Amino acid sequence: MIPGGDSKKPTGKYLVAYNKITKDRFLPTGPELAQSAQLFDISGDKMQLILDYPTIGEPHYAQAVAASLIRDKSVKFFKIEDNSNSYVSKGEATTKVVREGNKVHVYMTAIRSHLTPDNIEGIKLGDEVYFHVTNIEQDWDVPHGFAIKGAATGELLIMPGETTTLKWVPDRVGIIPFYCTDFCSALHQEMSGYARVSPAGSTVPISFSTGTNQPKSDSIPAK
Ligand SMILES: [Cu+2]
Repeated sequence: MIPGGDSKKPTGKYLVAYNKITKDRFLPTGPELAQSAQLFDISGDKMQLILDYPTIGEPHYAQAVAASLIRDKSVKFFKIEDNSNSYVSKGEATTKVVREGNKVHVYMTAIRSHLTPDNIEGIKLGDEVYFHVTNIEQDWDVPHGFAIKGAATGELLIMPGETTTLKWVPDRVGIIPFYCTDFCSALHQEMSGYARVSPAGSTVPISFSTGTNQPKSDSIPAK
């Protein structure tokens, strides 16, 4: 592989070779050895091996281009103020849980190291629950994940500044944990919470809170 090899203007300075057979290059570790890659400088009359390293699996082809073609155009994170998702929460103060018939919309935020809200009451068997999770981080390389036990969808991966939705149809009454699935800091495992699922026909009102196992008093409607 030569950088730009599939373009009209290949960059003829380097060559990468992917090698299936690597005997004599690595310490013997078993009947199979790691596949190897090699980087050559081909700018002179005689090519020179400048790096020789194990690589993953059995690669058959690759592409490379000069970093200068990409560097200035890459997105490091999405600006939260530009997020136009109709289910965005641009800050923790705007998070909420809203019932619409048998649909429950959870407007949630994720930032190191908690989910807001992290305690939800009033979901009932027969509901469809939509977790609209906004990663409100504004920093490079801090995705968060989201999963809830029993969801048919494995998980979400949410980039900084983005909103993504996970649908969950609870199939049992109980306290169901949800959690961040992307290791995001030393306190990653703090990024978790619980949703209570009440029986169908229950009159438990929707309420939610963060950092406590008590619902906010103002989120409980007056009797
Ligand atoms: Cu996280």
